[in-house]
Amino acid sequence: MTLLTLPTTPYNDQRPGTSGLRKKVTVFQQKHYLENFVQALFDVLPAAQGLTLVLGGDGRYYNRVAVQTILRMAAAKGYARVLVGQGGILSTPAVSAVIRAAQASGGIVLSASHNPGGPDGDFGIKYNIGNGGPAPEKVTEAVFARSQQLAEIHTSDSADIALDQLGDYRVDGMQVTVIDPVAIYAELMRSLFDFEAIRALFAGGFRLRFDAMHAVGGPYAKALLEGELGAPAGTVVNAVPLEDFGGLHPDPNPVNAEDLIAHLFADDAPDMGAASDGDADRNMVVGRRFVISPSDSLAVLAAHAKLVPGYRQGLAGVARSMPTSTAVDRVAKSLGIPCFETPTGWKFFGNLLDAGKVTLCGEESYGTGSDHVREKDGLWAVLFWLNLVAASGKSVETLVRELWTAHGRCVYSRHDFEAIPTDKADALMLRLRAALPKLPGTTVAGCAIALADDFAYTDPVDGSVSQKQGIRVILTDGSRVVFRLSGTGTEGATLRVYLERHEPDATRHDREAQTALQPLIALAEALAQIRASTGMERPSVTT
Ligand code: VG1
Ligand code: CO
Repeated sequence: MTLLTLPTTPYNDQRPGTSGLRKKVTVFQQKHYLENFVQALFDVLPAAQGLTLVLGGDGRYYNRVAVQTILRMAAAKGYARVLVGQGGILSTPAVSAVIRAAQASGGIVLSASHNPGGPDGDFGIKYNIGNGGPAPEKVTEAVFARSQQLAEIHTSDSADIALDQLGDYRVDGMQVTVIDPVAIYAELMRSLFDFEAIRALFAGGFRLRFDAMHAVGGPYAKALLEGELGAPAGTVVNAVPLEDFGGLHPDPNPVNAEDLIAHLFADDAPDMGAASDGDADRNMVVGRRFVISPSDSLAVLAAHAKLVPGYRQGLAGVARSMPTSTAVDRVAKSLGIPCFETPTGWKFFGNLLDAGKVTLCGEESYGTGSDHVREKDGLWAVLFWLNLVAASGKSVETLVRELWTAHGRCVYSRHDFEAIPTDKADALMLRLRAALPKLPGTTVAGCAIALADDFAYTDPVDGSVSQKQGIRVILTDGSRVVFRLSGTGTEGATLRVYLERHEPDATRHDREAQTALQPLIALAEALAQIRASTGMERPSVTT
């Protein structure tokens, strides 16, 4: 076994987006494409002598090849040890938990998260730092800069290891330990939630349907919900991770998890439904015949956190991404705790969590988490809801309705226009940006505009500034329309239009969201001329 230095040439498209580098599998299969990115990362990181790295992914197509490749490169980089999940499997929150528990210097997550998988699908790679969270922008930008100058790859000719067998291996001078992907994560969950109370809930006949969407959440949900908490066999469905997620789109929203929604609206519907995404960091929670907006879910968890053992002492503060609804702001105000507004993407929560400024955080895109790790965490959110239902004796729907009664309802929707030609999407955003200064004080499509800007964020901990994080148009009554381009797609551009309107009147809380948001939908069209500039008559996905 010898270390090898191979010549390479740069790829110009290796800039990480909202959450790592995501491309079609066929792009990753190009000669040295993965190796180049990993080498750029290793070149930017300090010397690895004596350090531990965590490695795992969501099991999608190319995961196993990538794991073996990265192990050889990690040996060449000089890591003392790599902890890798059995079969190359680790959910994103589990990577975060293992980094923290093992005091590793960082970890590599192999996932394109909610994007489809398989040979024609997407693959992705992301680096997490020693706090367990996604690398901040200054690191990802440095990796991209390095990728543009790359001339050499350092690897070894060492053979593949037996990834499916727990135990210790050597790759050149480096130790590799294949670990149980669930154990450390499960231990953390036990420390946070009242497992006795949840066990009693299931023993009393409470019915849950957890759809793991053929993705990496399956083994975790099965072990905890069915294995430890006594939920009947069959509670977790689609529980075996498949390389192509069964040809489906592992994105837990009412559109892509329509089968779960159908079960929750059937005559014999269970009490609660839940789903997680490709890498198990997202969650959707559904009540019996009752869909919940992720922004409301975050607000409910914040409002009742003290019912959960791990949060009994209360919350230091909360944070949400800018496009996420203001429901949690209202709860924070009533609790007398601060609420932070960050750009989209979990990496912006890391500093706030590390500094102890926030305990819970979340995004409108079905992501919720806390200071227990530095990623959003799908199964954690489901356990949190189960613990709340058990401790309060209230149904999922009642908990949400009580939120609306106390704070009004933040009626919310996101419209996605997918696979727009990139030049058209860029032109649309440029036009919007140019119009911003003239908008405040005017009335457009019957809406009185109070503020219009391109969201910029100054991190309150390290002072770093992130510009152009989404165009927001805020009306005099606090309603909002936000426009941003996705940073996770792999085909053309995706325009996301986020719509929020606060409804204090309880007699109007049951109005259908799209109807209630009609004035804002008309405003968005008037401002951005989406139909004319994209040729799309309607959004491809509405959540
Ligand atoms: C999307 C979501 C964002 C989330 C990101 C990663 O990003 O909007 O809230 O943090 O995906 O989630 P974008 O740039 O496409 O809007 V995951 O579960 O795909 O890692
Ligand atoms: Co995800």
